[in-house]
Parts: sequence; structure tokens; C-alpha cells
Amino acid sequence: MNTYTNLKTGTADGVRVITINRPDKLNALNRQTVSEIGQAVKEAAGDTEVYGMIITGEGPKAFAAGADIKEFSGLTKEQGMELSRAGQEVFQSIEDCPKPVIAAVNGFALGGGCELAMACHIRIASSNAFFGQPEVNLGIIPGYGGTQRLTRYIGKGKALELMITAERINAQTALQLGLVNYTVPPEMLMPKCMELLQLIRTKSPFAVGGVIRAVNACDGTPNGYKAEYAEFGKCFTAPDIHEGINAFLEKRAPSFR
Ligand code: DAK
Repeated sequence: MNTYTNLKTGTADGVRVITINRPDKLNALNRQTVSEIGQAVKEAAGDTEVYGMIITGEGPKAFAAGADIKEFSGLTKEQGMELSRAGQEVFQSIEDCPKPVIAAVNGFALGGGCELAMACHIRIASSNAFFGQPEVNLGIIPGYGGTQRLTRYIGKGKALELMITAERINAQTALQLGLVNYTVPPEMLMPKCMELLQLIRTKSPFAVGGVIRAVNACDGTPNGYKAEYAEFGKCFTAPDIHEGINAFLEKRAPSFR
């Protein structure tokens, strides 16, 4: 496993845990951290011993308090564009990852931190988590996909309200709005993530990847349906379908590779 400057990584029961490790800066996402998250996700996606990932933040206070504001000052237009391009590529690679990625949101998830959580497939929040897109306080707009993903998760009216007021919401409100899947006491955060991943582990990895790709193709146009039938067809090319159907007929639990 690679070592990283701003991340801690480890594997437990086939789950790669990627921890943003800048607690004194509330895990703010500077350029190097974003790049390392991209490398760590790619590394875990290619590791046959790993079937799922958890992204979280070090310390009791923050998942990630946003993009590193200090890096924004003095950028040229070209540098700004490059920062944006590289960051969006990393966040998209998380959303497109065929292995499930869960955000364990253990505190502030603001700006780019909220966007990072939203790029993950599932979000679980500890009860002390806060979410928000405060970019308008800085004279900028979200740049890691927040305007798109927040709108998809909670709808246009509420997404607009949060982004143009810069108001924070707590974990309970995030749950009510559908931004997070569960909220749990802080000590239950990692166990809940592991429990969900252990359940997913019993399913066909090929089909799990197919669901992720088809759901990601949902854009309100017929494209999503086309992606679904293409992914459905692909299932017939993989060994998992034979194991799944045989297990059903033999009245036993399937055992996927
Ligand atoms: N960037 C850099 N440092 C940060 C930071 C951040 N986002 N958030 C916190 N820190 C640092 C603080 O500066 C402080 O460092 P020292 O002064 O000790 O060196 C340390 O973390 C502890 O923070 P505080 O002392 O402020 O802690 P408090 O408990 O008092 O307050 C807080 C916690 C989360 C309420 C506060 O730190 C805060 O308001 N932080 C900023 C939150 C924020 O505005 N986040 C959004 C950032 S803008 C784009 C891509 C992405 C984005 C935009 C464009 N493109 C690709 C185009 C995204 C933008 C953003 O995320």
C-alpha cells in the first residue's frame, strides 16, 4: 500500500479506510490532499483484496472544512482552471468507482468537504456533523460538483437555499432532506459503515458495479435507461450470474468471488 503525506490509509476486513489527516486545519482539502485522495481511491479500486472504501476525516471535529482557502489567493485564471480540472477529475473518479465508497462524516463537511461526501455513493453522518456550502461568503461558487450533486440529492429549491444563504445544516436535517443515508452517534460511525459494507460484500461485485454505473447515468433523459439495459446485458458475460442463479436453485447463499 502506498504511503501519503496528507492521508492515512489502512485495510480492515477488505475495506480500505482513507482518512484525511490534516486535523489542525480541519482536514481542509489542499491541492495535494485532493490529488492523494484520487491516488488512494485508484489504488483501492485496483486492489483485488479490497471490495469497498470508507472516506473520513481525522480528529473529532471535521470530515473536511472545505477546499483550502489559503490556496485560492493569488491564483491566475489558468491556475484556477487547472485546480478545478484536477479536482473535478478526482471527485468524478470517486462517483464512478465500481466499488462502493461510503463517506463517514465525522464533523464539519463544508464547501469542498460537503462536495467530497456527495461524490461518495453513501453518506453516514455522526450526530455532530454539519453540512453546508458557504462558498458565497468568499465570493465564489462550489467548484467540485456541489451545484449539481446537491441539487440531485435534495432538490432544486432547498439546494439553492443552502447555497445562496451559506447556512449550515446539522446531521438530523441532512437526514430529513435525504442528503445522508443515516445519522448515528459518533462512536457508531465506523461500525455502521462497516456493517453496510459487510452486507454489500455478500452481493455480486459485478452487479454492484453495474448498479453504480446505471444509477450514475440517471440524468432525467432516456440515457439512463439505455445505460441500464447495457449494464443488464453485461451481467450475462460475468460468472456472478451463474453463481447467483445456481445458489437460488440449490437453496444456499451465493458465494461471489
Ligand atoms: N481552508 C483552510 N484552512 C481552514 C479551513 C479551510 N477551508 N477551515 C478551517 N481551516 C483552518 C483554520 O484556518 C485554522 O487554522 P489556524 O488558524 O489554526 O492555522 C484551523 O483550521 C482551525 O479552524 P478554526 O480556528 O476556524 O476552527 P473553529 O472551530 O473556530 O471554526 C469552522 C470551525 C469550520 C466554522 C471554521 O474553521 C470555518 O468557517 N472554516 C471555513 C469553512 C468554509 O468556508 N469552507 C468552505 C471553503 S470554500 C473549486 C473547488 C472547490 C471549491 C471551490 C471551487 N473549483 C475547483 C473551482 C470549494 C470551495 C470551498 O470549499
